[in-house]
Order: sequence, then structure tokens, then C-alpha cells
Amino acid sequence: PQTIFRKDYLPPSYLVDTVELGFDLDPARTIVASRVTLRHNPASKSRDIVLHGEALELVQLRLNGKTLRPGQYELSGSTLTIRKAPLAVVLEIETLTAPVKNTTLSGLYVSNGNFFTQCEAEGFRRITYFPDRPDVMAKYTVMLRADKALYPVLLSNGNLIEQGELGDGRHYAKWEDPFKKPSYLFALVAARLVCQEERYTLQSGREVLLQVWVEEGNLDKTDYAMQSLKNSIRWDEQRFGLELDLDRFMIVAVGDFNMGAMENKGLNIFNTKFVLANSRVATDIDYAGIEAVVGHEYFHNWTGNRVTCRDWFQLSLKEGLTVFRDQEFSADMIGTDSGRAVTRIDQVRTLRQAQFPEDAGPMAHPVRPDSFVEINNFYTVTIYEKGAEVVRMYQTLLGRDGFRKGMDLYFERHDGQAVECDDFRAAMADANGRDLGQFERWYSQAGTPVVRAETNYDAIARTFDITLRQHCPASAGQEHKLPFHIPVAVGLLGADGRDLALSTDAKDRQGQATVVLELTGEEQTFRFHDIAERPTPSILRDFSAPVVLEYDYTDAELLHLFSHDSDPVNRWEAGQRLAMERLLKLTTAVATGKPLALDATFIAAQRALLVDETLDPAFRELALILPSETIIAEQMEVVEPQAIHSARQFMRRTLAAALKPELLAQYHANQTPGAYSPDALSAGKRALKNLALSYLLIAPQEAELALARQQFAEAGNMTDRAAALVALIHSGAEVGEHLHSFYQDFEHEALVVDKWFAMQAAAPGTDVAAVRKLMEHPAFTLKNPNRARSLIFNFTNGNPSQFHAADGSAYEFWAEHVIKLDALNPQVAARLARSMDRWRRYTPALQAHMQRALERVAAHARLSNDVLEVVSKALA
Ligand code: HT7
Ligand code: ZN
Repeated sequence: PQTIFRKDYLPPSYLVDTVELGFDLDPARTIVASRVTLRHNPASKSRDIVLHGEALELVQLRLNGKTLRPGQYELSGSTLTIRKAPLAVVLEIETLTAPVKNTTLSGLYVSNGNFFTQCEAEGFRRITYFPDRPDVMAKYTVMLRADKALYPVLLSNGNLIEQGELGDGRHYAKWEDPFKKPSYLFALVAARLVCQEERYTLQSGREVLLQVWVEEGNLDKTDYAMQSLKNSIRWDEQRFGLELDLDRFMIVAVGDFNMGAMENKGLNIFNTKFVLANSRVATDIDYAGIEAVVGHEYFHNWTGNRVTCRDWFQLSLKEGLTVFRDQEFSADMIGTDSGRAVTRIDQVRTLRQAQFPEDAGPMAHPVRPDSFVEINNFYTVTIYEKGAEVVRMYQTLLGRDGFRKGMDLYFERHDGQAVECDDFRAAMADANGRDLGQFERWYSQAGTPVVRAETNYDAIARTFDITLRQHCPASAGQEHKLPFHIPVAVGLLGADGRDLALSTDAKDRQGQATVVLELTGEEQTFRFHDIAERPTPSILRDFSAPVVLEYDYTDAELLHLFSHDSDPVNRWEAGQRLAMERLLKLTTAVATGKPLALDATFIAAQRALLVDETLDPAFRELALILPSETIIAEQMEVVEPQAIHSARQFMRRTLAAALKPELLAQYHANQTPGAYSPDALSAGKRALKNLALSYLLIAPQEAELALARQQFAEAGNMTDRAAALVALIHSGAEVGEHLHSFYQDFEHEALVVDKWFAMQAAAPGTDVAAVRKLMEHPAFTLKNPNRARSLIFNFTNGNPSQFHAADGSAYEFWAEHVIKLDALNPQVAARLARSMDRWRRYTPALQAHMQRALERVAAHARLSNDVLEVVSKALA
């Protein structure tokens, strides 16, 4: 397959002013007629018009009114080229597609009998021939024609300007989008749907129409999405001064979708998972996901749509920035400092669980990649989550006001344009009079920097020095890295646990509890003055940069931070370090057959935190979750998944036994009687209560089993019901009857059936044979991405000790399903292929099995570019 390089970017030879599209919708044979006005781009030397097209049947091609015959254009691979074109061109193109056969869920497809589109990144070319690249922005008018009884609702971007009957049972709707946009933001929906709608008044006084469209029977699950949309609109007005620019904003839910949602202009299309919720079917985590994703897609209207990407190498320009915005939105919605910290800790966990491994693996790439084979493989945690960290660092360096100034300048300069990450950085720098030249390395260098700290206290001079050294491990194609510009937020704790007022060499930040040190060299020493006692340093507060911090903390220092740090992220972090040190030792002990033990100090610290009523339940829950098996594995030279699992289980079992009375007390103290509410405080209580329950069920006696059974039977919401069932499954108790009743209660709720598969897939007792058996269940299908992910991905990524079974049988299963999925949906298959990214880190025996499985996939004929890129990079 062909690799595409950022350095080869050329401006488009022709720009498009207007696009008129006509659709005669039919599942087996949809006719698409387009009329496109183009003009030569003075920035290009070429006079060739290059159109992209895939899986299309070309019926008719006319240029300035004249039909072009095959010799007058070139059709090769996925491009159609018209050489030496006039300066001004009107193209009229007619194509045929078969949406019902489109299992890729890219382009125009059918889901449960309805039509939907997904055009990002390169789906528009599966609808019609077009310069399908984000730097070609045009105004669209769309005419939809379809059978009225089957597809009563016809939607597209922008405003509905006309609708009516066509006779013979068909009807039409004409939509016009007043804003120019790249083709990846085009969308249509033709469906039998119903909507919840509301007129909403913007801060300016302008009234807009908001709609949430779902299948009949789901109208009782749209309130939270609607509320989240209204909150998003208000938040963007208040925090960034950004107003909704359309008179109508629609969200449509679809059951078959490759990702979470899509920000098509004015017509956001969502995976049902991020729309549908009521207390019966959705958990607290689902509710939080809906708020975040509704916000995310809405915020794209400015960061992505009004200002878009010049090319797909700049993807993080819109995704990193929009994730940062949705993170800030969710944090502001909670409103308290501790709630904000809880969201921040969650972000750090995601980075460590998924992004750090990606940055150290075969698919490592910079936030702005230099090359790719298949762009769909680059919708990654690096582009999204690390990209958001990079944006967050601007705010840390410039302050909230400085960041806002940078945003304002960015829109002032680039509204209506397709730009680069460098343009965003320039706006931040220019608006604040700062040189952010070195900051560019966050975009160009892959890998997770390691910052090593050393400290020195001089009691006589009353100074405390922190020396920071940075280095970044090599990644493919990037042997040597240059120093990053790293904001390191630091506080110092006195013996009483309180923050010392800091005075540094930097003149403008005196007397604060936290200062942001700017590490730009390979090594720098920062001095704090007037320090009366040897402090405990709290370094990288609020996780101020996406780095690995190395500091030789003593146990006593960590315990001090774990009990007192005013920065909740570092307080949590101290607990993670205490646990990790012990987990690594226990893993070695398991592997070498040594006896296992857990010290009383650690248990006492966990106990103190568990019962500390001054702390939010949500924070306590997070602080008591042990580092995951994946995160432990990342710390090891040679990974032994079963040893890690046993070590972690031992720690959980020991804590459960030692803290049983406290766990039971917290279980009872954190009940949330009354009507269900997904607010952060109630959700935090449920989280802590259910964590306690899961501990109590590690080695349960009849009383604990009864508690879980009672919660399962009487739960008034899905959070508690699912948590009880998971705890029962993990306890190893006989749960066939519970699984059966759960399924029966929810068999018509697809998202709950996904949960039913997911909880079984991730259970430590579920081996590959059990997964194969579950695949025979009538509700299982590979064709629906949510369903495939619920069982297969939750097994390969969420059940490490079973996926890495010594005989390699689960790797064979993986290979078989990557190949099967690839024939249906290459994007989903390539995601599954990534489960094997870190194969070289396992024991030689496991490596050999994994290599064989990877080679089996690589050798398969007719592999998509998506999967080929992933497996060949893994094997390289
Ligand atoms: N911008 C959207 C990306 C997306 C996508 C990309 C490739 C294939 C399918 C897709 N569905 C959505 C989602 C977002 O980040 O907002
Ligand atoms: Zn996005």
C-alpha cells in the first residue's frame, strides 16, 4: 500500500464554490447527481482536476455542458482525472451506489432499514466523485428524494428550504447549508425516526430549533442528550464567546456506527450509545459519556467546522482542541474543585492505559504525524488525548485569560479557513507576546518524555533546589529527540501537610502554593527560597504535562502526599505509586514462586482514605482503584500476564479481608435512595458503594453474596444493577440464573445487551472457549460494531490473563476475527488488530504465538490497507 507524506502536500488545483447534490434514495440502487462549480486555484501550477471516487458506478460525466467520454478523463484506482481543464468549470456527474451492500459504514449506508452517511475522513468519495480533501470548502445544496412511507424523515446539513410530494408515494426535501464546508462534514439521513425538539434562546436573544432524532420507542431516552446539548451551547457562549451559527441543530442516533459520533454541520450523527439514556438502561458512566460526546461534537462547530484542517496530518488541530474543550466542559458542569480533579484523574488514567503504550509501540506517531497509509488508523489516543494535553499545556503556560486571547485571535485570523497546527500555535504565541517555537516539538516528536527530578535542601541557606532532566525514548524514524518545552507544576508540603508559600527566582509568582516551572533544556535547576524545613515535593501537579515523572520518593514521602497533598491529582498519584511498587514486587514473587505479603502500612493508608469523610466519595473510589493489569504490564521489562493478574488479585483479596468492616460501612453509607440522578455527587457515591461491593465479593461468604443478590434484584437503576451483576460474576459464584434474567429483562435494549456481552467478556473466568460459545448466541453479530466490540474487544483488551493464555489459543481467535471483520468493516478490523501492538514485550513463549498469529493475518490475501498497515508495523 501507498504511504502518504505530510511533506508532499500540494494545494488543490481547483477550488469548489458550490455543490448541488440530488439523491434518489433506494437501498440497492441510489442515484446521486451532482453539479459542482470549480475554478482554478492560483496557488496551484496544475490544471488537472483530480476527483476521488470509490465503490461507485459512473453513469454520466459532463464538463461545461458537454459529455466527457472515457478517453477524455482518466479513471484509475480511486481517482478520476480531467487533464488541462478550463479555468472555470461546471461538472455534472451521475453515479450509482448500493447503500444496502455497504458494510463498511463509511459513505452512504443502511442501518436498520434507514439511510445514514459517514464522510469523515474519506467517505464522501464513496457517494460521488469529488475533490474529497478538507482544504476544499464549498457551499452545499442538497435535494433528497425517497419513498415517503419508508423514509418519512429527510435531513441534511443547514436549513430546510423546501419540501413536498413527488407522486407515486415519494417525497422530497431540499436543504441548504449557508456555510462553506469540507466534504467530510456532509451528511444526510433518510429514515423512519421521531424526535424530541425544543426552541432554545441563545444569549444574544436569537431563537434556534434543537432536535434529537431516534427510532420510535426510544423517545423516553433523549432527555439527557437534549439537556447536554443546551448546556454545551450555553457553555461555549460563556467560556469562549462562541455562538451557534445555525437556526437549527440536529442530533440523530444510529445503531450501526464505527466511532462515537460525527460533527456534520448542523446534523450531528451519533452512535446510539452516546444519545440514549434513562435510569433503567444507562449507567452513570454512560451518562457522563453522553454529556462529553454531545459537548464534543457541538464544540466542533467552531473548532473543526468553522476553522478546519488543511490536511489530515493536522487532525489533532481539531480533535485535540475539541477534546480539551469537552474535558473543560465536563469539569465545569460538575462545578466543584474536587469534581474537576476527579475528571482530571480519569484523563490521566486514560493516557496511561492507552496513550503511553501507543507512544511506545509500533503505531507511535507524533500529534501531527508525518505519514500514514490509512487515515482511519490515525483517529488515535495520541491525536485525541495527547493532542488535548498539548492544548491544555498552552492554558497552563499562558493562564486561562491568555488561552482565551489565543482562541479569539485564532478565530479572528482563520474563520472559514482550512489551517495547520502551526497556525493555532502562532495565534497562542502572538496573542500573548510569547515565543512558543520550542513548543512545536510536542507536535513533531512522538514518544512520552521522561522527566527525572532530583532535589536538594540546604537548611542553612533555607533553599530547596529541584533539578529536572528530560529525555524521550527513540521511536520509529525518530532516533534522537530534542528537548520539549514542559510546564512542571510544583508545590512543596511542610511536615504538617500544608502547602508552603513559594518564592522562586521567577519574580511574578511569589507566595503561591503551586508554581509552574518551565523546563526547556535537557537539565535545569530551579531554586525555592525561604524554605524553613525540608519539604516533600509535589511535582507535576494536576498532571501539568503528558510525561513520565521519575523521582525517588520514599514510602514516608508518598504516604505524606497520599494523606495531605492539596493537589488531588498528586494525592491520587501518591497512592498509585505506593500500590505500583508493591504490585511489581508481588508480580515478581508470583513469577518466582516466593511467598506473597502486603505490609500493614499500605493497608492502613488505604483504610484511612476509605473512611475519610472529608473527601468526595468519587475521589475515594478513584484513589482505591489499583493500577490496572495493563498499566502494571507497561512497567515491566518482560510481561507475564498471569503473574500480574495473580499479584493484583492477591492485593485486592488482602485489602478486602483487612478492610471488611470499613468496606461494609461504606457500602451502607453511600446508598442513594430516592429518584435516580446522574449528578456527580450521587454518581460518586454509587461508584464508591459499588467498589466496596466488588471488594466484599472477592472471597464472599453467604452474607456478601446475599447483599449483591439483593442489590441486583432491587436496584432502581442500571448502575447498581450492572455493578451487582459484575461483582457476582467476578466472585466466581454461580450466576447463570442472574445472567439469564438480566438478558430477558433487556433483550430488546441493544445497548444493554452489549453490556451483557461485555461483562462476560471481561470476567477473569471467561476463556476463549467461553467467548466462542457466546458468539453463538443469537444476539451476537460481527456486523454491528458496538456488538463486536462488546464481546471481542472486551475480551482481547479487557481480559489480559485470558487473552494471553499460555497455549496461544486466544491469539488464533484474534487472527480469525481480524480477518473476518476485515471483509465486512476494515476500520473496525484495524482497531481489533491493534490489540497485538505490544507483542514484543511478552515472554518468549507468548511472543512466538503472537508472531504466528500476526503473520497469519499479514499473509491473508485481500487484506484492507487499514489492517495491513497495523499488522505490518507490528511485525516490522
Ligand atoms: N470527527 C469524528 C471522527 C469520526 C470518524 C472518523 C473516521 C471514521 C468514522 C468516524 N466517525 C467519526 C468524531 C469526533 O472526533 O468528533
Ligand atoms: Zn472530534
